[in-house]
Formats: sequence, C-alpha cells, structure tokens
Amino acid sequence: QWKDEPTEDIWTKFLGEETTDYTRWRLRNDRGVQTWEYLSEGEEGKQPQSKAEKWYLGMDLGLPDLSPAKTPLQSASNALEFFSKLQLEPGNWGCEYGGPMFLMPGLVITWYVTNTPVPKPWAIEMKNYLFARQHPGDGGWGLHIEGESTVFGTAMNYTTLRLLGAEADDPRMLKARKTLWGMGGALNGPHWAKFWLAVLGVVHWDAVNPVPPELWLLPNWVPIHPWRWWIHMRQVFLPMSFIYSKRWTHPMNDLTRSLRSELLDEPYSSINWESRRNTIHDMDNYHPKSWILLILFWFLSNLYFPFLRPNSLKKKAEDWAWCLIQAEDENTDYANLGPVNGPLNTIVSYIVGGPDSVPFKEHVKTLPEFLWVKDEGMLMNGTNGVQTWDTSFVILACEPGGFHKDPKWKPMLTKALEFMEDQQIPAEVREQKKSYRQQRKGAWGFSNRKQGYTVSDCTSEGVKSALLLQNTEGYPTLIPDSRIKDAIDVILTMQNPSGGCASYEPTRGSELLEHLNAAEVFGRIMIEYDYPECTTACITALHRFQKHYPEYRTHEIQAFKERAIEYIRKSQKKDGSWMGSWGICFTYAGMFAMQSLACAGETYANSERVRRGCQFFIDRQMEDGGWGETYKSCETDTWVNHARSQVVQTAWVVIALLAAEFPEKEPVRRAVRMMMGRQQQNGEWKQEAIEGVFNKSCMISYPNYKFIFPIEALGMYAKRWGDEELF
Ligand code: LAN
Repeated sequence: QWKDEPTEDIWTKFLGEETTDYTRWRLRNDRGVQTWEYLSEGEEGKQPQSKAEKWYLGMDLGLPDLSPAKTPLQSASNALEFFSKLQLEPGNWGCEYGGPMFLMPGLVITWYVTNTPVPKPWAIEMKNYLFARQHPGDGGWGLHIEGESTVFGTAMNYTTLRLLGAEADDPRMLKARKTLWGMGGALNGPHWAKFWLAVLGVVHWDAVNPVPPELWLLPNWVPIHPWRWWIHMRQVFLPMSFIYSKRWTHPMNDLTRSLRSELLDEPYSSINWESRRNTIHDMDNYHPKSWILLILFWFLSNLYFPFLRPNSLKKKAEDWAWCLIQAEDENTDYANLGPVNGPLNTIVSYIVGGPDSVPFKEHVKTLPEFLWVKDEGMLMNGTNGVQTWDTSFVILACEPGGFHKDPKWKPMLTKALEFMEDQQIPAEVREQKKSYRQQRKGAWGFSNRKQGYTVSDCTSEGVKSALLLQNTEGYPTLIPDSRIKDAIDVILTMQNPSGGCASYEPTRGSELLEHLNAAEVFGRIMIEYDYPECTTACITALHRFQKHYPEYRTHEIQAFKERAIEYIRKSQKKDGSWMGSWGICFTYAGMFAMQSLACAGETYANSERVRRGCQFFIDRQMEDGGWGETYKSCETDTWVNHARSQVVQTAWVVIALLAAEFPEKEPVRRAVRMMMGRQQQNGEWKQEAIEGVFNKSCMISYPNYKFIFPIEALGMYAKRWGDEELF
C-alpha cells in the first residue's frame, strides 16, 4: 500500500541557512496564550524587543550593576529588581519549559505526515536546538537534556533533524547514526518510538505493540478502564488507540525510504517485524514490561487483531474514541492536555476530516503554543507554558521578606494578581461526566485557563497568592469571595482515602494497573499517586483560607487537613526524608513536608519527626554551605550527591529548615551566604542543573525557580535571624 508520493516539494528545504536574526523574534502573549513570532525584515524597529524576550534569547539586557547586596534582604531585593524586568505584559512570568527530548519529534512528525509546511525560521532554529543538545561525546540524545543517550532519544531526534532538512551525510548525523546502530537501531526503541516511526512509514505496524481502542468501550466499573488511569496516560492512549486501530501510515517517499535504511539494522524487506515488538535496549528499559502485559500483547497481536476482531466492534471503538477526542478538543479549545496528545489529536483530526476540516486547521493553529525560542534555538515545551504556576509562586515568594507591602513592588504584584484573576477557570466543561473530567470551576491550571485542567497544587498556590494580596492593604479585590470558595470546593474534591492528594484528580485505579505500563521509559505513570508536594499545597491553602474565612465548610476543611497531615507523617522515609516526584528530589519534597508539619504546629522543638527531617539535610550539607543532589535521586529513590551545590536546592532546604524552626543559625547562615555569593551583579542567578522531574525518569527545566525560591528563602532567613550583613 506504499504510494510513491513526493511530499518534499511542499516541505521547505533550507540548507546553508545557519541561524535566524535574533532581534526579530517576539513573544506574543494573549491573556496567557503564548506564541513566538518571527517578524519580517524591517519590522523589528517598530516593535522593540522587551527585556524578557532578550533574556529568553540569551541577549544582553544592558542592565546596570546594582549596589552589591550585603544583607539577605538586599540580595532578595536585587533579585526582584532583575526578575521584575521579566514580567510579561498580561502580568505573568514565562520561560522555556524544556528538558524532555521526546516531544519535538512528535510535533515534527505530525507536521510532516499531514503535509503542513514549517516556517523556515522555525525549522532552522529547531535544527539548531537539536544539534546544540546533541551529546558531544557519542552524538546521541537521551530521554531528557541531561540524560545519557538512548535509542528513543537518538532515533527520534535523528529522524526529526532529517525531516527538518539535515543531510544524512552531515558529520553530526553520521555520529548519531553510529551510536544508534551501536544500540541496535530504532527497533530497539520503546513503544512510543516504534509507534511514531510506524506513523511516518519507517517501521511496519507489526513491530508496534497493540493499542486497542476497545478498552474505551468497557463499562466504567471495570477496574482497568482507561478513565481510571493517570490523565496523561489515558489522553495519550486515546488518540494512539485510534491511529493504531486504523494502522494509518504516511505514504512512502524518498526521504522515508532512506530513513528506513538509516534507522534500521536490517533491510526493511527482510525484517521479522513481530519478533521486534518487544526488543528494547537496556538504556531505554526503565520500567520493563510485566509478564501479564507480555501475555496480553501476545494474545492481542497474534489472535485478536488478525483473527477475532469483529469489524463492527472496530468501528464502534474507533467512533467512540473519536467522540472523546472531539470532547478533549472542544474542552481545551484545541490546546489539549499536553504536548503528546496535542500532536496525536492533530493526526486523528487529519485522518478523520482531512486537511481542510475545521478541527485539523484549528490544531495546526494551536500547536505552536508549545514552542519556545532560546539562545540555543527552538524547542518544544513540556506544557503550553508555566504561566499561572510560576506567577503564583512569585507572588508568594514576596511574602516572607515583606516585599508585597513595599509600594515599590505593588504595581508589579497588582499586575500579577490581575493575571491570576483572569486565569481562574470560570465554569465546568460542557460534558464533564462523559469526558471523565474532574471538577474545575474555580480551579487554576498549570499553564493557562484555555488549557483548563484542574491541578490540585496549581489551584492551591493560585488561591494562596490571591488570598495573600487581596488581604494586604492597597490591593484591589479582584476575585470575589464566591470565587475563592469555588477554588476551595475544588481542593476539597482532591483528597484520597489515604489522606494524600494527587495531581489532576484523586486516584481512580489500583496500583496494580502499573502492570499495564507499556511505555517502558517511565515509571509510576498508570494511576495518580499521593504526592507530599501536592498534598502540602492543599494543606497550606486550606490553612491560609481558614484564617480569613473561618466559617466556611469548617469541619470538612479541618478533617481534610488532619488526614492530609497524617499522610505527610506516614510518607516520611526511615532516614527522615521525603521523596519528591515533581522536583529533584528529596530537597524539594522535604521543603513541602516541613511546611505541612508547621501548619500542624510540629516543629523542631516538639517533633521527633521534624528533627529527623532536619538531620537528613544537615548530614548532607556541602563544604560551601549549599546542598546538591542529581536527578539520579529520582531514578533510584536514594540521595545522589551532585558534584556542585545548587542554588535552587539550597533554597529549598533553607525554606525547609526555617519552616521547621531549626534552632541553629550557623548551617542556615552558611547556606544563605552561599546563595548570595552566587548572585550576579545585576541581581540574577545563572542557570545550574535541571530542577524538575516527572514519571521518575524524565527531567524538566524550571528556569524561574532560581529567582523564586532564593527570594523566598532569603526573606525567611531575614525574618528569623535578622537582616544582618553577611558580606
Ligand atoms: C507537569 C508540570 C507541573 C506539575 C506540577 C504542578 C509541578 C506538579 O506538582 C503536579 C503535576 C504537574 C502538573 C505536571 C504533570 C506531568 C507533566 C504535565 C508535567 C511534568 C509537565 C510535563 C508532563 C507531561 C506528562 C509531559 C508529557 C509526557 C507524557 C509522558 C505524556
């Protein structure tokens, strides 16, 4: 069924173009919907580049040196001086949200197979980014920017570069290919690699483990029904199951024919595809498949799909999947939950409606919201931005140092509040039940209101930031009581029977579902789990709320808090630590846990638990007063020291120790001195190691954390030990 249809003439070729003109990039920000635009020549003079844009692009901001900070508050104030320049027009902060190296390939393959032309400047900068992030040693790519080379990273990014116009005989590509072949070629990749390459027509569908849309037809009570899975898994599974069911593939052309020989370790025609479904390189196999899953896959691919599947059931399942995809598109105005289901839903809309259909065109318009430009080129963000999450954190970080009361920062913080007001989700989706959606009226999401997914901790930090400013003299009340209460109502839906809270929804399925984890490259993805981070955010939000609204749902809130704090207590490990899931790693979760315990009045003086938590950190303080652990902590569940202390992690520990009312000043003073010593003359801190994580194995960048958490930590230190001169 391969057709020799050349698609390359509409696919721009741009060899010889090295880079774009960085003075022409602009970030459009329409109420938190962010897209990068490349101005045509001569336009740049009419719309001057903002400081934020220049900072993202790695250009000189031309800011004057500030008077050197001698005290913690001066240091925090210098940081704010710098950071305030990065506030965007609608009031939020933004930044790149890179790290994962498996996202852009999905987008570029989607563009390619739907014959969507890529603007030339984007293609140039995407290529630049991928080459900039190629490991200099072996020429490969990992799962994330700091990870060692894997088949997944190398095969996918190699393919992406080829689609974007890189030549096969480019020395950098030769190097990548050598590494890929050394690992056994693309057929030693995980499921997602084989899936994407099957869509592209480079790998045969028989090498892809089955993704049956029929699961969506199961009655809701069935314990493995996808509605019970972690939302990111079910929303990726949904369009994947549709595409798999159709076995849809892009028609072959010269480029994809050539990719077959570049990526596969045997000639295409002689490969025994079925035998490669489960071949995977050790580097990619973070979570090996269970025997249950292997048996299930065997049954599905050898009996069900080839012989037993009734056509009527196929049609019914595909129709229902398409229905649910349309609901997701409608509910998010095509933004979609994330950077994997966004491109996949695009392909589905193309398969169903063709290139001229409204859904497909809307998707093509929306996909660029995932893209970001930085000094290394153009990358794909992990979400359509970090807007509300980072903005609420900035507001809250100002509190300990009292900056929110300083008239100097009022205009900045008022704008931030206006942004938060604008981004609170106003109503439920049209068919909440049908699309299995969590309550969301009054919630905040991670990025923007358009995406519109409740997240437990984003709602909590959002409502905390609104409560802080709206109860400080001189700020307007933009969010009325009723909407504050809506947010609290949402938080109250998020608790699990364990007392803990998960991310987007309470846990809906059993941990046994992890036996159906087929992604191989990620761990703990099938259901929602309790997280000390998310639970703490809920506790602290309810705690703050009760100070201002003691009458509202008093008993429920009290009960929620007590059970949640009990969960925090129980989740402490024997060595006194807490394991983080969204930041690296023990330093991150420790900060949250101590804040929770502080809400319950547990501090160093009266709690053995808190003392053990503090001791865990004290034992790991480095020579220079800081703390540092690498992302290996997340992968291995044990503390792994970083070669160098990290400003962000040090700030987390300082916050933890101060929340715990750790009685000794010296260790905290040394940590604060270390942070201040790393601050630049203009108030900024330079980027250090990657800060965030998801699914245990994939790291993700939070570049604004290097401002947010030091500002908070320095303020807390000054409050506790006085704003004395440390330099
Ligand atoms: C995020 C980013 C934010 C993060 C916090 C709010 C920090 C966390 O406390 C709760 C979970 C949440 C919302 C979260 C969940 C998973 C996300 C969306 C991400 C880590 C960003 C990227 C990631 C997403 C799953 C990436 C796409 C990859 C797949 C495997 C589908």
